[in-house]
Amino acid sequence: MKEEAGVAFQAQVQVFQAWPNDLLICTFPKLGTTWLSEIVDMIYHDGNVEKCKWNAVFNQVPFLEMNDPNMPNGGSHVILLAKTPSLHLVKTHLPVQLLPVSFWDQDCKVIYVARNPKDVATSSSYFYQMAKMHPDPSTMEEFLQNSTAGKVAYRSWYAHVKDCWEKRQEKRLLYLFYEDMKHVRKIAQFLGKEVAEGMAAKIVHHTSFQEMRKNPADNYKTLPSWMMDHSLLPFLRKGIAGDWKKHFMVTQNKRFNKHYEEQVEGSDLCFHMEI
Ligand code: PPS
Repeated sequence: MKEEAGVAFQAQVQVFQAWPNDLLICTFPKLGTTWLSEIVDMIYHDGNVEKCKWNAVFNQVPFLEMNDPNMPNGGSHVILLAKTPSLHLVKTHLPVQLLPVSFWDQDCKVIYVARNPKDVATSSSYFYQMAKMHPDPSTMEEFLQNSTAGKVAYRSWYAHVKDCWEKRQEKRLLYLFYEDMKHVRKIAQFLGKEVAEGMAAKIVHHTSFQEMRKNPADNYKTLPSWMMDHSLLPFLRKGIAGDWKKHFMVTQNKRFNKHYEEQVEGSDLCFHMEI
């Protein structure tokens, strides 16, 4: 039954009809999707904080694979988007090969965010505790084993980040890194929007970890606790590069480095990550 639902869901996503002006934000989970969504939303609203801060981030930038139980008709975001006849800002965690073909047919712009895999594993292990659609992460050791084996949602971080890196040559695709996300003007330029320096500074401030953490609309607070248990952790948890150092044991780090080297061998994609 679960498999049938998965096939039906995949079919629903695949028939999604993109418009030429749509923007797709594509990432592996925990790479900074919510942060980038807020930045893009502010750029499109000319830095108007009031317009951006009230609506849940997943309404501002609907999540292609999500069903929101607070919405009528099962809350399918694919259906919601189909009913919105204007510019779509869309978020997805799908790997580049599984994106609905209409995004490519319409030559839509895509922004990809990557983040170093050690912080992703750390962030994910916490997220799996609060987000009840995921299995319990168990110990860090077990979670790391599962992560490196691709036995997590959306499978392998390596394939995801590398495949999109290759795609950037042939598509209108901006490849960003979590660690460089404050470069608002670079993002605006890609979107074809003029953003003066003062406006960029305002957007950087409003989308800082401290500001976004205060805003329930950015923290998935409207989701029911059976989906996300906010009593365990806030969605915006730590928001830094290098938090993995507090969580990896020396042996785990060595094993992770070895696996990392094997996986990225031959690719010119480079992460500034301490080893
Ligand atoms: S999800 O669930 O896959 O959509 O999560 P995603 O939004 O991709 O990633 C969540 C992590 O991004 C951090 N985050 C931020 N860091 C810095 N500044 C800002 N403004 C910001 N917003 C979100 C968030 O805290 C998660 O990382 P960790 O390391 O767990 O804190």
